[in-house]
Amino acid sequence: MVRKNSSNNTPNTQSKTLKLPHNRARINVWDDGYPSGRNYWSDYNGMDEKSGPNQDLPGSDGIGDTPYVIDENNQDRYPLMALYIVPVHDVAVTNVIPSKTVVGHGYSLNINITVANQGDYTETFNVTLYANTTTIETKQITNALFR
Ligand SMILES: [Ca+2]
Repeated sequence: MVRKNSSNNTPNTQSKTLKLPHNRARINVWDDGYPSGRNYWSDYNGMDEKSGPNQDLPGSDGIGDTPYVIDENNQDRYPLMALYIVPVHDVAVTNVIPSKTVVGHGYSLNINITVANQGDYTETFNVTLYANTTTIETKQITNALFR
């Protein structure tokens, strides 16, 4: 899973809207519970000395101890203290181009396969080409640089 938080003062998670039938006020849910689904707010100035769902247990956890108040109806209960980027492994087959669309028995064709390392690590991996369940060829891609 790719998890990157916003670098400015907009939340990285999509808010969920709850409609209240009586006064039609809209309250957005800005977090997804403890300890996931939080956002980084560049103007949050709370402290981080506690932990836990109620932020009342000893020890810091990277989450502000007090909610980030957005407006009178909205708050992020678990604002992040810092901007985190979690590195990911992400290799992809980005293109497969056969030299022919029809090939007869005993004839050959070339297949050009493009792979890309779209993650954050240098990768070594195998690319295997199959015809149905029969392995045609495996190539090892060594030390593919990250994006
Ligand atoms: Ca905390």
